[in-house]
Amino acid sequence: MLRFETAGESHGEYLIATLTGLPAGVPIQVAAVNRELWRRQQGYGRGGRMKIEHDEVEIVSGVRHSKTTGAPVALMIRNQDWQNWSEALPVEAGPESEAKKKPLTRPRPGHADLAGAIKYDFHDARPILERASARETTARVAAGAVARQFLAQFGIEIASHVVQVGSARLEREAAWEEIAELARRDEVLLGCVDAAAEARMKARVDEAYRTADTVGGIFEVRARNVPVGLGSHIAWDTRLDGRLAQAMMSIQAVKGVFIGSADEAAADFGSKVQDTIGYDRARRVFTRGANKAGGLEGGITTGQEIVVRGLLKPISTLRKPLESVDLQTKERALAAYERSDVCVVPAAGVIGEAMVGLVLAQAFLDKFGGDSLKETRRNFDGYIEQVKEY
Ligand code: EPS
Repeated sequence: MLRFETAGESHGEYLIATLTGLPAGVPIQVAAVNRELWRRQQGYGRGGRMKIEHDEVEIVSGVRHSKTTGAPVALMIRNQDWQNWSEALPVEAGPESEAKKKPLTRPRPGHADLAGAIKYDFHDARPILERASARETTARVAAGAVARQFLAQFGIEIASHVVQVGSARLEREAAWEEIAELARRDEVLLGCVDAAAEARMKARVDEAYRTADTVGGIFEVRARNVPVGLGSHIAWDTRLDGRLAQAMMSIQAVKGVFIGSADEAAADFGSKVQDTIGYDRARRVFTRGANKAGGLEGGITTGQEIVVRGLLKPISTLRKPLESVDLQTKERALAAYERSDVCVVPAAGVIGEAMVGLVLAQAFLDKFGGDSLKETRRNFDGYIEQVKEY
């Protein structure tokens, strides 16, 4: 079973991830992890923090001579901003550490600040936001980049694009090649495949800048070459659509997840939304009329492209702060503001790719197992042969 965990705080020393259960012998390139970390930092609308950080991974366990060993893969990314916070967030309390704290007592509506402070019984939300911050996704992207290098061994590819920023939408279908090309770009605006739609999206971000506001949107993650048969209908927690939805929903600021054409399907008749089934005798394969199901039926992959969308609310740290209440005095106060992003939809897409990669790698290893890549491949090849002969 593949497990992953992250640790680390927004302004702490490091962000950390461990990935346990990958077979031995998987080729891993550090540069490919760093490329994903770089992609996560891009996009029009990012804030001041991205000028401080140049996220780079250190792999400190589980990979030797460019291959996994089967041991847990441990990944660390240093926070450059730590040097500005070492006195405010020391591990051990010193004589003056109370005075050097940077308390946050005016919770931001929409952030974890208030509910977290009540739950953990702090009258300063600093310890809550340090962990709740989307800075944590750096560690997820690093772990996801390792999982994706495993999936790539079996031809599985994952990509994302932005389909909406505020009310500005991409009004057409995007082809796989267009989406994959976005990931190769060295300049990222809003991660949209259509220049005209991207310009309309940029106008929404500019408006948010002008009005000291923030703006959300929708990103789409796709995965292709995923074999038929990952996940299972047999139990609620083996259904892969449910597992993907949880993974996507766990990304900070994601408030909704669609699989395939979920939103259109909910508004249409059954005869219009199911993907009809055909059979190509020459190629000996089943064919489908469309892929409105987003590559999943009954919680099982169909072999078609997996299509998952994340709906992102605008982030909650506003330059023009909303009304709040001071946690210590209980007096009315404006919510805290230090600095923030204005739009993070393209970055959320990169994080979504990582989460989809991690969940697919889990489902893949649930099905095929193996302690070495050779063993996993033998199991995979045997199953693909069985499907061909079906
Ligand atoms: C983020 C780093 C954070 C924020 C953002 C995501 O850095 P800082 O809080 O030091 O500016 O820019 O986090 C939030 C939007 C949030 O609400 O916590 C990152 O690396 O992605």
